[in-house]
Amino acid sequence: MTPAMPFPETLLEALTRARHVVAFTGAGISAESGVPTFRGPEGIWSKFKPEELASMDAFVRNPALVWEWYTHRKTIIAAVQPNQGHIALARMERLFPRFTLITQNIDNLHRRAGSTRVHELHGNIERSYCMTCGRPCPDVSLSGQGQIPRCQACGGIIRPDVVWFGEMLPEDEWNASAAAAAAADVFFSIGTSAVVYPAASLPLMAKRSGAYLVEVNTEPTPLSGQADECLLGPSGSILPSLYEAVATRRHKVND
Ligand code: BJW
Ligand code: ZN
Repeated sequence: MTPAMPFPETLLEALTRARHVVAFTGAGISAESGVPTFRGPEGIWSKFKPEELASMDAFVRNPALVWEWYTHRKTIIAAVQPNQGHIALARMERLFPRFTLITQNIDNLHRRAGSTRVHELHGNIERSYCMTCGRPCPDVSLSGQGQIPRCQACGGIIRPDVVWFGEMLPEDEWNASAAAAAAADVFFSIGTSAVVYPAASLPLMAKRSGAYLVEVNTEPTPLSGQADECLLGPSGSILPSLYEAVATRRHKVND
């Protein structure tokens, strides 16, 4: 049982009346599972500059280094479990008439927690494809000898199916996410530093279209000043507690 946490009445009221809720997540939601975030003292980027690893230039310059990084992260992700924050969002899918989950994460932990409809804006680490013929190549990594993976059909270089800096986001996922943001009654921005665009524009689009904007983060971000509510703390504690508070109220309203 999650310990009760006091939430502002305005937030509980907005969630009790909401028909369409959107949750937009970043690396912070997976931090309590043991997946490192990108920025900050513990982040992946404290050891590497983003352009050194997450760009096509970096991949062309040193594909083995980039593959080493993704292979390392795949190993971490395969060994961890979704946390209470992921699980609370999966449960929220069944609480509201319409619930949209949008993630910048590539770790697949939302699906593993039970969320069934997930818009992945920056791809998925479990997928890869051949840069020459486009063939999907699941479950590839750097070999023990440090060889980069090659396509079995054409010999081309395989890359992870993720979105690097300077690359376009998947069009369908972006369009669906932008439409959901514009139609949201309540929009949650959870565990993201809100600095990488165009993803970081979604909370602002939602707010402009009249959504009640809620940020859940252990630290303030550039978005905090725009939020109607900033819930400061770990998402693995805040989200389950909020779920319990809202589920009780919504069930009462529907009884
Ligand atoms: C907790 C917690 C706990 C911790 N509970 N919270 C100048 C201005 C504006 C834009 C640009 C610019 N120059 C270039 C651009 C565009 C660029 C961009 O935005 N750059 C900025 C960084 C300056 N964007 C792009 O290039 C995008 N494409 C694009 O724009 O296309 C159009 C175009 C095409 C061609 C030419 C020109 C334009 C693509 C961006 C792709 C980002 N890719 C990555 C890697 C994905 C693959 C992989 O994972 O390896 O996506 S980078 C990385 O950042 C990853 C993340 O999804 C993304 C966001 O990070 P996130 O999730 O916010 O993580 P953190 O670590 O930053 O934050 C964690 C947060 O959690 C913190 O706030 C903590 O406090 C919090 N937290 N524990 C709650 N327990
Ligand atoms: Zn190929």
